[in-house]
Amino acid sequence: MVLPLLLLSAAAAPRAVPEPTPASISTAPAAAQLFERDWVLMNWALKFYDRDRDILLEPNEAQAAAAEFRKIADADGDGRVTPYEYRRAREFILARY
Ligand SMILES: [Ca+2]
Ligand SMILES: [Ca+2]
Repeated sequence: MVLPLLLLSAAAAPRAVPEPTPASISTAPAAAQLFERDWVLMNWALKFYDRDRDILLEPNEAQAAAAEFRKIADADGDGRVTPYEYRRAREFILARY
């Protein structure tokens, strides 16, 4: 279970494409990129949103996870996730899950 996750993260490590802003994660491709570029979020998303348990985050699973991440991250409830809120949420997830 752990090894494929590590391989996934290693493959996603080189950041060749421009990173989507956290505010743009409502679309499926951006949601997928959010998790592909961050192993903390990927492991969290797979733990709770990999519905078919194939250790892959399909677009619909990524979108559900991104929506939940936005809820966790958007501390002031303005509908946007700032870089600061993103970092706080990542630390929260890393510490708790
Ligand atoms: Ca899946
Ligand atoms: Ca906010």
